[in-house]
Amino acid sequence: LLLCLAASAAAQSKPAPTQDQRMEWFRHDKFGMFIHWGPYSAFAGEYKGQKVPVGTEAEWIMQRFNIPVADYRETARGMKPVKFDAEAWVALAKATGMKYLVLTAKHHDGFAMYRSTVSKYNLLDWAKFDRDPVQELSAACQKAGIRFGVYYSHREDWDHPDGFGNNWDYDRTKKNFERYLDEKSKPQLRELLSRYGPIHLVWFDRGMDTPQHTQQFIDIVHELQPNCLINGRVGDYGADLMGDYQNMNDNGMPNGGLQEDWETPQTMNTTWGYSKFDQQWKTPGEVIHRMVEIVGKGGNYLLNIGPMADGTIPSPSVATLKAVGAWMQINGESIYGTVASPLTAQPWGRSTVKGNKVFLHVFSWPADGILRVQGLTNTVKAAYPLAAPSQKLALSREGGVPLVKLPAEPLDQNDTVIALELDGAP
Ligand code: JFZ
Repeated sequence: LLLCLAASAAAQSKPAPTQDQRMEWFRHDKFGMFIHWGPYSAFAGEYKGQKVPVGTEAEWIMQRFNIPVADYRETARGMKPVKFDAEAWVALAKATGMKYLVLTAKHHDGFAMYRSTVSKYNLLDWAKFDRDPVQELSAACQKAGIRFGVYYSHREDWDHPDGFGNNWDYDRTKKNFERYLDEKSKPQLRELLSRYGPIHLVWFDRGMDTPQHTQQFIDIVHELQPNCLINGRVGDYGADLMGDYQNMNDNGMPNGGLQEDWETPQTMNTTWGYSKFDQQWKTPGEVIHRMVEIVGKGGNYLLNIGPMADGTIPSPSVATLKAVGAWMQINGESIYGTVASPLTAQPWGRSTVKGNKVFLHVFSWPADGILRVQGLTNTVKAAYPLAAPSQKLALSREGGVPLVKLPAEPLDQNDTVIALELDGAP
């Protein structure tokens, strides 16, 4: 008993982590997997012959086609992810070079992808599927050394009679938002933070109606898991940032570097939730270029997969992620732990920075095989391809602009990364 008391006293006496301490892993890891998975995956973009147009979000099908709650609930009841394999999903994230993973624990449709004691409208109690994806993915992430986070739609709930619908003109005369917050939203956040081990990030979505309500959600996270990060969408859109970092719009990008930490979520095609109609898959090069642009501007990249209802990940997603992973195996050093580059976009590509190194990401090979590095005033001490570090490249300057002579031998010219060692930080 004395030991327990001492441990408890020690834990309570431990100072709360500073925001910089909490942000450390996020600023280093840069690249994560987003997973949108729920009953909308079972609709797969179609309801009674109506098709969700490619380019719009299939996870919004309930709102788009005004599906009656009873109808939607019946489809949810039929969800049986017999092919769900948490270890395989996490292994794919790891092989892609992703360092954190965020699963939709509850999206706007109100359905919980975990055993909720707060609402029976969940995969285990409602669909009678006796496995808990949040528990399995949390455990698989912990085992694989990947940080686990949950997406939670804390304002919108299209199933609860008092949750926000998909518009902002919420009619308070007909609904009781406080009741929804107290009966479902806050208690579900509490159970997610109390029963699934370390949660490294709560990815709230679509904001909250008042700063006071926003703070209540932040307080719950800090009370239960003080090290857990909170994204920017915990608070009202356009209001002062109350989370730990700023969220860009979906697939969005800031023009220049931002002072705050920030993250861009992006789809692998054009929808977060699975749609059998959306085959506009991004290529590995598009993903790599997007990642380099985001990281080179100082942000994080949260790339989404939308598994099918049975737990199968669409094969084009898998192929792209594996190709990106092969690139990260060789070039991950130019992504992890980097900071925003002071160099603007160049005709041949973009750059990232780490300490006294600049990493030149060659998206398009210059015809004359010469990289001109506009805006770099440092002295370049050495240059080499990350794919062949022992291959020292010829250096020169022209009008004050450093030049790097690219090797003639067949380097993989797709997205080669050239490391420059400088006389100091750029
Ligand atoms: C939200 C969700 O509605 C959507 O289903 C998906 O989960 C996505 C990741 O997040 O969609 C948004 C949220 C914010 C903006 C745009 C779409 N925004 O800030 O412009």
